Amino acid sequence: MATVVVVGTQWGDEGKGKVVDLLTRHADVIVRFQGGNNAGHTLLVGGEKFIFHLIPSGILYPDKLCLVGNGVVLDPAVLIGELDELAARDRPVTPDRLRVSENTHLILPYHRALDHAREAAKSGGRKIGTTGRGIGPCYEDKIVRTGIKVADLLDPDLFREKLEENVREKNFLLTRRYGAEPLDAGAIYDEYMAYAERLAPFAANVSVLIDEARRAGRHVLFEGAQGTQLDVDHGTYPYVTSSNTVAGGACAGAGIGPSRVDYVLGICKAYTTRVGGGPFPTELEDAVGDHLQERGAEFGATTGRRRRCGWLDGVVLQDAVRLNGLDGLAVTKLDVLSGLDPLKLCRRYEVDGRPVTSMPANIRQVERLSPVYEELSGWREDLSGVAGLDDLPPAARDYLRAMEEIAGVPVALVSVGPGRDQTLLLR
Ligand code: 2SA
Ligand code: GDP
Ligand code: MG
Repeated sequence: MATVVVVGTQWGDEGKGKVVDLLTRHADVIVRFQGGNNAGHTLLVGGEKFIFHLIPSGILYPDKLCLVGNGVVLDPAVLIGELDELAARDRPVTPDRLRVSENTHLILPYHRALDHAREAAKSGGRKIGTTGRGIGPCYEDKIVRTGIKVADLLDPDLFREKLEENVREKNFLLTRRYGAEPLDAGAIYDEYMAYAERLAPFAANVSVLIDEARRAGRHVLFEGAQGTQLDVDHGTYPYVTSSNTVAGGACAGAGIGPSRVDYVLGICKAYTTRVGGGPFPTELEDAVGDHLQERGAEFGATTGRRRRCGWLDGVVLQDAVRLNGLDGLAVTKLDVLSGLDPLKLCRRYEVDGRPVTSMPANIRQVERLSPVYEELSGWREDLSGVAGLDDLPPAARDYLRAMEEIAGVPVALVSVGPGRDQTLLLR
């Protein structure tokens, strides 16, 4: 197994949490490297449901080390809330099981306020549909070099200095530009000093910890958040999140060189979903879309929003193979397709009668793409209890073969339900 990066191949919510939880059995260290509590990773373990937003999905195993890398943006109240909830559910987390990079940037109340104000100021179709967690404004401060890191929080004088300067600037923007309420630096300082006390024992040099683990022969699993088409560079910009969701992000976002990554696993839902605004070429606003949404229980794991649903998009899949250097695929939610016949699979797009085989950079063009579909036979059988590849109906096996053919990489795992045991391991 060695060092494995797990990423979403679509617009997120492919089932990364479930797969990471499953693979954690063979790993020693599990690392989040980008995004923040916009993510919602759902695990169903022994009938008990967990949704993690910041803590890596490996945390349910008592003997593994979970790490939050520098590339993550961290809302300390959310992390502490997750720690408290786990403790209340009889799974306490001590610093020997979770560490947070000192270089991780902090989400502050003005980031959330700006996220909301900017979205509110946008008209209908221009809204990104962010999760409102302050993700974009926090990354913005990091890039513009005014961000506040965990290391700064642990130095009260430095924290106060940076905070006061930032609050002055953000209040100007919030009140003058957006007509929102100003924030009080003193109150934020007091609130965050309490967080500092809780977080201090967890702060560490995550890059060093990963290096030490690797040198000792331990297996490291990187857990991506969101998906390839939400990548700030390669996705359907500006309808993206503010981080690099592609596998390369694991290197910069955790402090490990690309030569140290051994395998990249892409998680691909057997159909497509998107939550929030932005173009979605294979979207279905009909009874089939409703089937996928209802059977797939497609609601945002963070915001509870209804997810938009559509057919599997082969162009998106091929983009993901290239952008992430995928070695294999984990196909999830195959069970949700039961009862749909025929199934459609987008092989390419057309715009103005011309074929398009990768996602265009111009968002206006993306909005005008028409998918070109191939039809495949469906199946009626319930797959949720299937235990092996050979037990799948022939049409389901054909569907997986079509996915392999489009991707040009093997399917390594098939998921047929949210539970740990509803998984077929192929290779
Ligand atoms: P943001 O908040 O700045 O990252 O939003 C920018 C866009 O990124 C999308 N985004 C997501 N898409 C799918 N799943 C995400 N996590 C949650 C989940 C989402 C939820 O697991 O369901 O609960 O609504 C996620 N996080 C960000 C977002 O919808 C915007 O389109
Ligand atoms: P993530 O963000 O990629 O971790 O995915 P989410 O947790 O946001 O959304 C995936 C949803 O699908 C969760 O509710 C999972 O419990 C559920 N799920 C995962 N795999 C399967 C599967 O194979 N079949 C079904 N029916 N549900 C699944
Ligand atoms: Mg999710």
